[in-house]
Amino acid sequence: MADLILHHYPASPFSEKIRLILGYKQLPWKSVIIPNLMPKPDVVALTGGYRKTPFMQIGADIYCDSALICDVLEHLQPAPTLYPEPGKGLARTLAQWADEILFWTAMAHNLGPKGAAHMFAGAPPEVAKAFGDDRKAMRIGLPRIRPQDAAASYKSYLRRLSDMLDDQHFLLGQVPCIADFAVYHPLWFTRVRTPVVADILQLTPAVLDWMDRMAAIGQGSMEKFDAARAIAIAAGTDPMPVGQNLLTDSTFQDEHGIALGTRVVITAESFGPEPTTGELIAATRTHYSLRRTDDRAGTVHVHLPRIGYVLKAAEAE
Ligand SMILES: N[C@@H](CCC(=O)N[C@@H](CS)C(=O)NCC(=O)O)C(=O)O
Repeated sequence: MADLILHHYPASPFSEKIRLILGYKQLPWKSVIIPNLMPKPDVVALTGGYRKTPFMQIGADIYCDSALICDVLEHLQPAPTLYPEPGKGLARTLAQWADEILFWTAMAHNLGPKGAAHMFAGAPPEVAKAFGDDRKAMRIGLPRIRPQDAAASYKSYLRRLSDMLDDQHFLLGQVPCIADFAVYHPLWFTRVRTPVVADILQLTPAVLDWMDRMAAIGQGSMEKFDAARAIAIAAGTDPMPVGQNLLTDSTFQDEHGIALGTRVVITAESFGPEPTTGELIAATRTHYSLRRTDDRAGTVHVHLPRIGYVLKAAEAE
């Protein structure tokens, strides 16, 4: 099988989730560092529009969104599992809460005035402004949480997480599952990237001990790679046929009245409205797949999860 190439940057929390899962599953990976702001020409050459971080490339197959990447990694390396039985529905649901609610609460706390000053310390003011403008343009469908409200909610969430760790090493048992990786990454950002606002974690020592256990998993065996070589790999490889790629299901499930073969546009429901356009080649219970051709990357298959994404026919745009 072609190499796993993770396109990410060090400060990206959702990338930290995937880096640790690669370590947990002992999957060797190649690392392409991408910009944290637009423009991202090398990213868009592969994804066709999706600009969020991380995404994963295997040959000419591009897997967007960390939730979908987790499913691919599970299929590739089933043990140790991210979705232990019983309770895998609970694990996925807790993970979704973490990615959608805990994440934004923690980040509103992390990137309040004190945390933001720390993050951009020493950088010219234009850098902070460019970052702020970029994220403002991405902010669709999200409530703005004031830092003081965020801190109040974050404390309650940390207390609940601490309660879950009363008599077990990980959130849902004695081994980590998808929920642990999803809860960990926003807390990691607090502790490692904005330590000036990390006092909040001191109130729940059991959570800090659990974070130590999570960090100890490590990021596995990584090799530095670059975007030009990653694009050349896509250009020189045929995408895997639908049904034979690393997504488990291929049964067509039509909720939209959009036939396979239609030119479609997929956008995120919230945060990051940049559209990805292509020919719909799969719409299953869990994901959509598009075929598109790029001048540099050639023909690629771009895969996005169903949950959190909007599918429309391109002509309806
Ligand atoms: N639902 C997405 C969320 C990804 C996301 O929001 N990533 C942040 C960075 S951690 C992002 O894309 N920020 C803007 C950027 O990197 O350009 C996932 O699970 O991958």
